[in-house]
Amino acid sequence: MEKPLMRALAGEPVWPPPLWVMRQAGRYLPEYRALRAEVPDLLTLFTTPDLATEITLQPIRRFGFDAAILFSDILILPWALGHPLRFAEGPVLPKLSDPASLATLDLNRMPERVEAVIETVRRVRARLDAKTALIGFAGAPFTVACYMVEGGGSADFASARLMAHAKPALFSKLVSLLTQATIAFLTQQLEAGADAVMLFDSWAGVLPPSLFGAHVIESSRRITESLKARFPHARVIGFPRLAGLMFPAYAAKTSVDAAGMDTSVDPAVARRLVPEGVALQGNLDPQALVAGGMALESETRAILTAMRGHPFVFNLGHGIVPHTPVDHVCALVQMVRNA
Ligand code: 1CP
Repeated sequence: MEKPLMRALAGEPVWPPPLWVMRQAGRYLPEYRALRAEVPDLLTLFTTPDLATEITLQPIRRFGFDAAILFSDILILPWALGHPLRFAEGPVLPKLSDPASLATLDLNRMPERVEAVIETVRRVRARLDAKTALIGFAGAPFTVACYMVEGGGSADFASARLMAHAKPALFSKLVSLLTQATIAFLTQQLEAGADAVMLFDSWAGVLPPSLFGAHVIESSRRITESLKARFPHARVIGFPRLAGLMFPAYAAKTSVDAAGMDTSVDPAVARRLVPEGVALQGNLDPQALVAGGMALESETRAILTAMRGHPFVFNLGHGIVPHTPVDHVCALVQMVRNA
């Protein structure tokens, strides 16, 4: 029988809906914290198949989610292209600001530099049961470009937006190179056994509508269509975080199988605005999961009620936060399973 996640991504209104949680491997789990205490360097965790496999499987063992998501990071791709990376509180990279630094990115070296990540995909695949899907992922080109131009995280990615307006040819070249690299990287993940891939466009919503089409929709469409040409059964989930009024256009024009709703999206409205057959994923507020109790219960029920009858994957509206009580995650799993 096909995996519940894959059935929902194929447009079937599976009920109760399949369930997983963004950032499900992470600091809210004591077993993750124990491993991190032994190996504090995140880049080592991402590039050591033994460790990355173990971390990917931790939340599956504990909660029996319908999907495992590869333990890696969206910044592994620029790192594999030769852009230096280290992790402090968040990611730290050199700021990309001119054509010379763009010219140092090397697509040819990338496949070999991600080999450890691809080996993790193979190992996780071999250890999952028949009903649990494996999700591979990459950052979407615009969001990865944001971190590269900014040199790390930011509240508004002003430098990246400035480059998109002031040096449009340079910014477009960067997004285009990342699009090509993402196609190659996700192709490797699908060949190694990922069932589906997700494109995290976490900062899509900082762009004005005039640039959203080119940098978010068009690059994601190119990735999705190339992957589907090569792997007709592969499924793609897109997450255009904070896209606001651009959300329906994203769902209609990128060819994604599912569109991820962030916390700001009203699921009942989204359901009416996406094309028939496009699944939705989301979107419990991660803070409702921290709160637990009545708040968790009523928020979860409202989402379930709004989505019943539509192809749907239950998830959060953004990543689970480190101080989330594990018990609250158990309560959520139980509520969704009994929907
Ligand atoms: O132990 C820790 O402190 C590590 C924190 C952490 C983790 C668990 C980082 C640093 N990356 C990851 C893994 C990760 N990152 C996964 C693994 C799979 C999973 O369990 O979900 C995934 C899918 C990501 C994706 C990712 N990394 C995104 C997109 C999703 C999102 O949250 O919007 C982004 C923006 C990043 C960059 C990044 N990596 C790490 C941090 C703290 C950040 C955010 C930096 C910032 O913007 O300030």
